[in-house]
Amino acid sequence: MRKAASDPPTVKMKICLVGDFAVGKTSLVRRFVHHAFEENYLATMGAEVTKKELMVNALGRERVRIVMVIWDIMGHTGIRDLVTDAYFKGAQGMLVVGDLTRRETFSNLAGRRKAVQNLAGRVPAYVAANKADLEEERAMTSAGVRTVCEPWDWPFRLTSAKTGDGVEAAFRGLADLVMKSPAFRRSSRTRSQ
Ligand code: G3D
Ligand code: MG
Repeated sequence: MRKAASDPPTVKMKICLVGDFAVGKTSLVRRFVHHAFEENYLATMGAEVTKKELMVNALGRERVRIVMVIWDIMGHTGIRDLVTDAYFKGAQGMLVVGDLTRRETFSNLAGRRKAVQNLAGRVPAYVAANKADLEEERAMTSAGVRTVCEPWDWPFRLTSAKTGDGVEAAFRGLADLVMKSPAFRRSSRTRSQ
């Protein structure tokens, strides 16, 4: 018997926010989960964990409910600090955030990418080029962001946590990427058996 439309399959995915201090990681999460069905804030080991459900069309098949478990590093906690192992363990996707008003937040991504790969292996990543609303202070063009992201096959989108522009699309873009990744498809097959 076909499942009822109100009862779509559910998959859980762990997403980590990555990026320099003050690029807008926490603001993006806050903006995205504003209309969440359920929100959990657990302050553990310098990370804040938030849940958000969203519906997607999975690879042209039926609709799927994604429970996104979003990990955000708190305050000044850096990638080399205590939090890293638990933070990236089991991560299935990364929302990588740069600040369009600070060029170095994009050049720093090369080092972050290496560090994350050491801890979590090859994890699909989607880049939020944030603070797009601050047009007069912009230090990085779209073309510049593309130059950083293209060699690594990282899709990107300009976002503004302040206005909300691009925020939902960035998280959804990441969810799509994760759903298509071979590692995620293998692990969700295993989980559903
Ligand atoms: P982080 O979690 O990456 O460290 P935060 O960054 O989310 O704490 O944001 C750092 C500062 O940038 C905050 O300002 C926040 O309001 C601001 N910010 C985040 N995203 C945007 C954006 O898209 N546009 C604009 N204009 N500002 C943004 P304060 O003043 O609170 O430090
Ligand atoms: Mg923060």
